[in-house]
Amino acid sequence: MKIAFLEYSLLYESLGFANLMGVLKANDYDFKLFVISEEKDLIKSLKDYKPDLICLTACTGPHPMSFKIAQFIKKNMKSIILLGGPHPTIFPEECIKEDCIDMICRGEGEDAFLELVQSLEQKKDYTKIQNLWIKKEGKVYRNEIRPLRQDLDSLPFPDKSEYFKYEIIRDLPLKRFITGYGCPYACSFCHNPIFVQLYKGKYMRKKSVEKVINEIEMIRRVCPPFRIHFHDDHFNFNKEWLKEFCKRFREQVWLPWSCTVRVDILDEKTVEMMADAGCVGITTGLETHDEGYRNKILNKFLKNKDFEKAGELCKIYGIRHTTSIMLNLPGEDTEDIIKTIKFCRKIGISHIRASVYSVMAKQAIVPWLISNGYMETEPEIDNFKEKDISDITIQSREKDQIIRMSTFINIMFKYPFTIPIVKFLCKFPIDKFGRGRLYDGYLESKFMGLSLWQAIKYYLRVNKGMKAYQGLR
Ligand code: B12
Ligand code: SF4
Repeated sequence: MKIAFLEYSLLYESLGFANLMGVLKANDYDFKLFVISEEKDLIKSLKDYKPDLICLTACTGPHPMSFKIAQFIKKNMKSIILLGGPHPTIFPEECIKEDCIDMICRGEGEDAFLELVQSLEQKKDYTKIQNLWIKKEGKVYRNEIRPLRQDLDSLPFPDKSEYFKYEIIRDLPLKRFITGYGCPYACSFCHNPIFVQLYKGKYMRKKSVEKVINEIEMIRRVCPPFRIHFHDDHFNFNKEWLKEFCKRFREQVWLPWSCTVRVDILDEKTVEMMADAGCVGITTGLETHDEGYRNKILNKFLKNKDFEKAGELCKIYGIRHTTSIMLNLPGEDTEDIIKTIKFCRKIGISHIRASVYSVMAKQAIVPWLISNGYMETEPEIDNFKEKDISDITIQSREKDQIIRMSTFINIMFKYPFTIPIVKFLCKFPIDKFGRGRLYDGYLESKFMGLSLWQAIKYYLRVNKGMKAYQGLR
């Protein structure tokens, strides 16, 4: 039984795939990763390997890439194609209807995936496996999602060896981990509340500190990181866990690290403890300067004074603080964006992660957007149409200007004298010349502890990935 995993570029290793590879490794299965941008002839490489099962993952937004890859493979090969990840979890009907997709996995995949692989190998019936929707002999078997696995420690360690074949990932000083799943909040623009509705069982779960430290040590033996980033939605959720983590991490690992936090529960003791344990960066979600908007419409429930306090603490304890903001929120104009930039300066943000708010079906905010005239209908999910950002943004008076401005957010933030110049220029169609975000990339890599040289090398390699994908026919 051979299983192929497909990625389109080396932009980020998928932690989800690493988990599934860990399960296969623990059960002695043969598996291989194929990165399209790194393959001279993808179909030849796949045919040489002869996989029984080909795995793809997808998030909503860039999902057309996965469908186009699946279509390309289906044209040339007969292997079964299995699609997993947040996109098929939320939009199963839209995914399973495509001829290029044979099966989808909804929700967390480890258990369902292993059952599937074993059933295929033993030629047993695989149509009743929970979490899977299976197309067989013209029929679709739609199985329920199983209760969430509570004991994360009982899962095998993620296996990243297939990613480390690529020196650009292996030698990158930054290594990424996740210590737990779930978020207890229900922001109206986020997909998290949709998962909460779909899943059964406690949603917030953490690996034990012991397990996390062992996971890091395992990676350290293969390719020592110089910097760690934790991808948990909410790293500071469990105070007791965090306390134990900081103590053990300081004693055993002692590397610079960063994570995502909620500022409302970030007191001085916690920040001091994190800084003592090597925390050098936090990421937060400010979204907008307008507290009322953030809380009443976006359901974020974070006050400006919480951000101000976090800013002060980060300054005292030498922690870099980057925050995400959304542009072109309903009713927002360019003045609001400038106010948000000014607020970020006030609270000592190191750089801003700005994105133009893109609406997706099923987000809790959608009915409000429709009833307030920002959209006419719920956005449709099209598996093949790669939408331009302006197709998935809401209607607003200054939408085009805001989209243009999105390229310059960090320039305005770092050099406020440019604000009136950018504001003026964005009245004209300057986006005809492209919408580069090189400066943002540079600031992001600085935040993640990469040198300029490492960042350039990485950029050139992942950029190649996008071109390889575009070359698929
Ligand atoms: C880290 C992260 C990123 C990173 C790295 C992504 C990566 N490739 O690893 C970066 C910053 C690049 C990123 C970008 C984006 N992200 Co993101 N990201 C996350 C985050 C915080 C963690 C992901 C993670 O590693 N989870 C841990 C692993 C173990 O879980 P997993 O990936 O879901 O995989 C499990 C299952 O989904 C399933 N599974 C996944 N793939 C497959 C495949 C098969 C074959 C099978 C059987 C099972 C399976 O099994 C896995 C193990 O249980 C999540 C939120 C979250 N907590 O999950 C958001 C999240 C996944 N991101 C999201 C979004 C929207 C995006 C962007 C579209 C944002 C944007 N507008 O640009 C992009 C898309 C990137 C891309 N090309 O796909 C949404 C996805 C919602 C959706 N409907 O798809 C999430 C859920 C955030 C949210 N709450 O809204 N993201
Ligand atoms: S706090 Fe973050 S992860 Fe949680 S629901 Fe809000 S946006 Fe989503």
